[in-house]
Amino acid sequence: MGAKKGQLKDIQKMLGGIEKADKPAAGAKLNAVKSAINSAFEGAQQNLAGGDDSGSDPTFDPTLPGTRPSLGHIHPITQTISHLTEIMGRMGFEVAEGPEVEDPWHNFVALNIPEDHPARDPLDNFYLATAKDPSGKSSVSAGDEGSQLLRSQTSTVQIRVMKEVQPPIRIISLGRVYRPDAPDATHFPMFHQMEGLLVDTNVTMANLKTVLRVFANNYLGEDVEIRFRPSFFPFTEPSVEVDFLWNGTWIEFGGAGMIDPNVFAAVGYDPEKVSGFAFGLGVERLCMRRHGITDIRDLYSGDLRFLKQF
Ligand code: FA5
Repeated sequence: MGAKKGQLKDIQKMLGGIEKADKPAAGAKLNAVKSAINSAFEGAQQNLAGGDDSGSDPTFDPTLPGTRPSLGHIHPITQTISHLTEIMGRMGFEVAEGPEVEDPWHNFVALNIPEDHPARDPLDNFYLATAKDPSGKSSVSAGDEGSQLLRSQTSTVQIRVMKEVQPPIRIISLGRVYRPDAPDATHFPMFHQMEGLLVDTNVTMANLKTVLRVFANNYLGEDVEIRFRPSFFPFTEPSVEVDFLWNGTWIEFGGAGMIDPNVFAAVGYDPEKVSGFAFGLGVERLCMRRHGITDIRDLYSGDLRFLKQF
């Protein structure tokens, strides 16, 4: 409190101008105010330095501006999942979830993928080593009904939902899937899919196309066009690949189709009475399109300089 200027100094100067008889009392009052202010200031300084000053750093200056703690940040894929959920929610699709470790019945059998189908090949799936094999090596074959695996598609959730509830159904499921694909600019061994499932009566391909078009227009913009190319999936008939035209290029985002009667039969529905469609879109590919990301590996590099941009 050794400042040369200030309100107390001004008051001190005024002491010279008062009656001699009043000077001692005025001086004492001024000193009392000074020491009250001094001790309040020291107290505040001690509080800032961490309570009583035993052990606190004498070089700590509480008047210096602090460093901002760096706050966490929501990953772009998590942001994309929220955005997609919100768009589909506006069309009445509710969120359903399923486990990432699946059994072959949900991942293949109920989806009409027969035992000898290449999609079940151990080279194309992450099968889990069985408890019987303590070496950690997987000794399972594709036809082993009991061997669990990391799900290779979110279509498993279609089966779980249909086993549990009766139509009408209108759900989406967003989550991780796993495939032993070599990483490159558009492939990663772990990625996310958005599954859609609608089951009711008299559902048509036109309904499927409309839902996907409305979705694409909401996510990518009004000028996006949608195209269906004939394809094959064991669990849909007919099946299509879904392309979006964006900035002059057709890009494949996923597969879709009308639910195969064998799938309805597997979950105990009467294929004569219900109809429905399903689709499965790659979430990373959608996110990359929207944000101009050219390499999927950037999303999982953990590089904060990249991630902080979103
Ligand atoms: C399927 O997984 C089907 N289950 C989709 C489906 C659902 C069809 C419902 C019919 C009815 P596909 O294997 O084509 O289909 O994968 C769908 C999308 O996932 C691809 O178009 C692509 O966008 C994305 N995808 C596939 N593999 C990878 C990968 N390794 N890395 C990133 N994205 C991938």
